[in-house]
Amino acid sequence: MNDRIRSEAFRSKVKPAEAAAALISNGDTLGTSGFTGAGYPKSVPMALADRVTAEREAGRELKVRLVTGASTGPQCDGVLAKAHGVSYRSPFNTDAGMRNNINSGETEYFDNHLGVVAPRAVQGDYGDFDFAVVEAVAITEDGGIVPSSSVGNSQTFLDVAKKVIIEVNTWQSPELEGMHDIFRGNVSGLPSRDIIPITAADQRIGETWLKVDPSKVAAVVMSEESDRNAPFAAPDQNAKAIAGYLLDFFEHEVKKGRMPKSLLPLQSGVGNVANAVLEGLNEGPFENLMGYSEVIQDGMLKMLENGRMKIASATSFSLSPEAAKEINDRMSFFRQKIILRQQDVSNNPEVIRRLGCIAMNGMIEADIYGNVNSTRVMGTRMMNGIGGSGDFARNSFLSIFLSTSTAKDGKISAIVPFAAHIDHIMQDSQIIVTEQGIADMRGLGPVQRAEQVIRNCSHPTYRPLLEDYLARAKKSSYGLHTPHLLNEALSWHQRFVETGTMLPS
Ligand code: 0RQ
Repeated sequence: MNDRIRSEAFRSKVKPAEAAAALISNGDTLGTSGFTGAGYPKSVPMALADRVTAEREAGRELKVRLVTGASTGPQCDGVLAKAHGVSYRSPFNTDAGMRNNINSGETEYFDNHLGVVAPRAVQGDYGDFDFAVVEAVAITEDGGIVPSSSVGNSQTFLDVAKKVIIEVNTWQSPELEGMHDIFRGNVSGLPSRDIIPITAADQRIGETWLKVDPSKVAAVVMSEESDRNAPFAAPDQNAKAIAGYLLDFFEHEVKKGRMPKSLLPLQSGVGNVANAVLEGLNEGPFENLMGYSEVIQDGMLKMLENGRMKIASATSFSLSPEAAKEINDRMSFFRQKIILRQQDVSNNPEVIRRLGCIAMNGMIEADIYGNVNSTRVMGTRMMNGIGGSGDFARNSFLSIFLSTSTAKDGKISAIVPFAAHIDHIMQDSQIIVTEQGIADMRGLGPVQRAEQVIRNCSHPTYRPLLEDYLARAKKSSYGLHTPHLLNEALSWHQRFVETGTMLPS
C-alpha cells in the first residue's frame, strides 16, 4: 500500500469500501471518474449497490444522482442499475441495465455534450455535488491524485464536491503515472476563462496529477477490480467498405491539396466501424498521423506501435482485454506516445477548431438532408448519448458520420425522410459514409444534399422510396427550399413501431 499511497496523511484515511459507501445518503449527487469503461470507481459503487438493496429490504429508499465522465462499467452503472439505485444519470451511458432503467422512465437521464459537463457542473446545472468518487493509481507524497485509465471530469468533481472518496486501484498499472496532463488554467470555472495553449496535439500544458483539498477527503479505499475492456468485433465486410470509401476520400483531399499527407488530427468514435477505419489507416498511405480525440482504442494503439501515428491525445482508453494487456506490458513506451487530458480540454471547441480535427463518428440515422440522429432509436428510445460527437462535429475541419445503410437485418433504413431526433444539424455534418458510398455535402444546398445522400448512401431497397418521397415533396411541399411531406416525414418510423419494419407491406 505504501508505494500506491505515498502520503501518510492519506494512508490514515483508508477505509473498507462498505464504510465509504455508508457515508452516502439518499438523494446525494455523486460526480465520478470514468469514461468509456475506463478509470471508473468500482469497489465503492459495488458496496453502495449492496446498501441500496439492504436499505430497500429494511423499507427505506436509497437512490443517488450519478454524473460521470462518460460510460462506466458493470461494477458502477451495472450494479447500481441492477439495484435500482440511480434516480438521475448524466452524461453518457452504454450499460444495458442502466439503458433499460432510462428507457422505462425509472431513471431520469440527460445526455450531454461531454465537453460541456465540467463547465455546467461549475455553473450549477447539476445542483450541489455531495461526493466526488475518483479512481486513482496512486497518491503522491504531497497528496496529488494520479488518475488511472481516464481523466474525464475528475478534476472538476474534486473541485466542486463537498466531500471526496478516492479509490486506489492496484489492478491499474502504476506506470500510468506521468501519462496524464492536467491543465491548471481556468477552463470551466466561471468567466473569464483562460486560453488553452494547445497548438499541436502532442503538446503538454499541465501537471500529471489531480489536485484535491485534503480536508474534503472522507475516505480512501483500496480496489483491485479491472476496467470493462470489452472485446472488439473484427471488422466485417460493411465496416471494411465504409473504411475503404473514407480512405479514398482522404487520398483525394490530399491530392487536391486540401490536407497534408499526414492528414489532420484524427478524432474517432468507438465501435466496429470506427475501428475498421483505424485499421484501414494503419494499412493506407498516410504517415505521421496525430490523434486528438476523446478515446484511444485498439486501432490507435497499433498505429502508435508501428510508428504510423506519432502521438495520441485523448481523455480515456477504450480497449479490448488484449490491447489492455499489451499497453500494461509496454507502458513506458506508450507513456511517451499518449497524453490523457481533462475532457473539458480534450473536447474543447477552442482546441478542436485550432487544430482542425477530422471528426469521424457513428450515427443511428441521417435524414435525406444530412441531419443526424446519434442517440434516439425511433426518436424516443435512448441508445447511448451524444457523447463527444457534437463537440467534435461542430468544431472540426471535417465532420464525417459513418453507418451501415440499414440496421436490424434491413428492417430499418439508416437514411430516412426525416430524422426522428436530431443531434447534429445539417451544418454540422459535411460527409456521410455508408457501405453503399460517400456523400460529400460540403457547400451544397438542401436539395443537392438530399440527391447525394439518397443516390450514394441509401440501401438499394430503400432508395426508390426515398427518391419518390423527395420527388413528391418537391411538388407539394409548403416551401421548396427544404421540401418535406409533413404528414409522411416520420411515417417510416411509425411503420416500424407498428409492424417491425420500415418497409411498406
Ligand atoms: O444495436 O447492439 O442491439 O445490435 O445500434 O450499432 O452498427 O454496431 O454501430 O457501434 O458505431 O454505434 C450511433 C450507437 C452507433 C454510436 C451509435 C443499433 C445497431 C446496434 C450499434 P445492437 P453499430 P456503432 C465517441 C463519439 C453517439 C456517441 C458518439 C454512438 C447498435 O456511434 O453511440 O458518437 N454514437 N460518441 O443495431 C435502430 C438504427 C440503428 C440502430 C444502429 N437506425 N435504428 N438501431 N442501430 N443504427 C465516443 C464517446 O463519445 C464516448
